[in-house]
Amino acid sequence: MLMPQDKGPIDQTGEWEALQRHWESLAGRHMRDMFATDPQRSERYSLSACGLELDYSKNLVDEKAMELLLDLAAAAGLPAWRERLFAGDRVNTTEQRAVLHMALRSLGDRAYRCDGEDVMDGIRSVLARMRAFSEKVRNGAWRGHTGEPITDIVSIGIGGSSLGPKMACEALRPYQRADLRVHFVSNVDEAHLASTLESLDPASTLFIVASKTFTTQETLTNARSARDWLVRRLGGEAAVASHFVAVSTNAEAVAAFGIDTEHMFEFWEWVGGRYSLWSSIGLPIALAVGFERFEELLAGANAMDEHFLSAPLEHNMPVILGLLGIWYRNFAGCDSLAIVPYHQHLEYLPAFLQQLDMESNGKQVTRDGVPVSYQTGPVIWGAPGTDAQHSFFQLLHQGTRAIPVDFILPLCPAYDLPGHHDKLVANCLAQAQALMRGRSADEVRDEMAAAGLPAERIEALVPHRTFPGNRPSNLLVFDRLTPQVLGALIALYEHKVFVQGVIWGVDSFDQWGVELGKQLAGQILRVFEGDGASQGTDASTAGLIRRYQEAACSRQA
Ligand code: G6Q
Repeated sequence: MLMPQDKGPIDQTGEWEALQRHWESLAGRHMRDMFATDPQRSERYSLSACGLELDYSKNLVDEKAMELLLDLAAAAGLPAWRERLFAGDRVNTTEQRAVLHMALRSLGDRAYRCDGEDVMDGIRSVLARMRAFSEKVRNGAWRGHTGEPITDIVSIGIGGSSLGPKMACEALRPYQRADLRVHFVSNVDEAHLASTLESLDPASTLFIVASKTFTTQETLTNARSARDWLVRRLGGEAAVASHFVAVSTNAEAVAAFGIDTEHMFEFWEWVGGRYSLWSSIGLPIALAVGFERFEELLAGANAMDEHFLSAPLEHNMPVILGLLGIWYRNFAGCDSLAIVPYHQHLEYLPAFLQQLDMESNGKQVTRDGVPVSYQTGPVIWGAPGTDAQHSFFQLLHQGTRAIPVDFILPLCPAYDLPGHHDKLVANCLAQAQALMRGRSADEVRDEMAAAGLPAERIEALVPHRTFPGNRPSNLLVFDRLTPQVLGALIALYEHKVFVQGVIWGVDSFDQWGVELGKQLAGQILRVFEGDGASQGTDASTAGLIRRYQEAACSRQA
């Protein structure tokens, strides 16, 4: 099929040029005035879907900008690419893979096929095993080697095999039980595993080794050390069977590690790491909050899939969010996007979205290998409010460059502690308002004059206390962070990233950029092990290798 990107680079299209011209024509327009002249602005630029409301009225857009952005999506062939994604075409072109994480949350209402084969039976069978296993652990029927019920679960995995479940378990903390704790170990730094194991009793600890390939250095190193710890403390290899399960696509490597494949939860090549929390990689979530809640999470994501597939582009939340990102990245020259959840339990959401977005769209060539002549994925970063207000918000308000912000806000509190939630909500709304409105020099003068400051002091302070405003933000609100809402929220960002990848013409589902560092780490490790030479290494790295080999800790090791 001839796809629109095959027609030539997107930045050579008339749609792109029209957007460029329109951005220039908006220079000098302030959002304050846009609000003042359009009482309907907030309704005009708001959308609801799957329990989420997106207010995107505090963006530097007018109706023409939105029309032109939608024209660009059409020029990039977004509807056709969306069809191909859901049809199981190999849209991950460089790895020749289909991308079907949506099938994992389809719950039977839509058939998904890979190479003509229905994938739903396999999914249902793994889900049934996850349900049975999680129920057994949660009701105490699954016992450790010495007959103890499980009180602590340690999930060992990294990147896509850790960030999603870790973020979701924390987000759903109010649904967790106090007597079943879930821990995540990812870093090969022994501090991570050692400090996690410190307070655990091996007799009641269950390890999940989560690795799609089951070859990842960090995960296997941590898993081996965890197994040694367990075997030493429980007195023999026989203990491994009741304390280790695996989540992987690689049964052979799981068996070679010493985990019975009866205790392995399968998933498939067509599930990308950063899109895998919906698969058996989500086992820690099912264990932490119960299988029904895990199904609710899947249902929320499924609802967003259906919305993405069927809503007209102009009312389609992932499309609108994606296009606004294109507007700022490619026409306004913004380099980054801040994610600021006003919910403490969404603490790990910025890190999760950082991987989702930056690994997917941090690309410099198109699917055909041609260097792009425009910017692609922005830097994604952030932290929860209100804490973030007391750290990086200064730069957002008065720094030299505009950084768009996604504010994420639950309208109802997760706990019943009076006197907090009003303040949380007030702060979030105030930050978005302040970024948009700013504060003019005259307002600063009036305020200081009213406070009785002398004229000279006022004039000295005016430049420091003036806020330019006109800084864009989205506000994503929902009632409560239920599993459904969380599912919809994650799927919203997944599809947003897809929309942007289609417009940029990149393969959003590969990650070759992580390879080189892995290879070089392997070479350096061989030098440490006396099985390789540092010849050919640059002087800086060679010097640091020597420095490490001479260090007291290295000689002791
Ligand atoms: C995600 C990436 C990457 C991957 C990790 C772990 O999309 O592919 O973050 O998830 O490298 O890989 P394994 O699951 O194979 O251990």
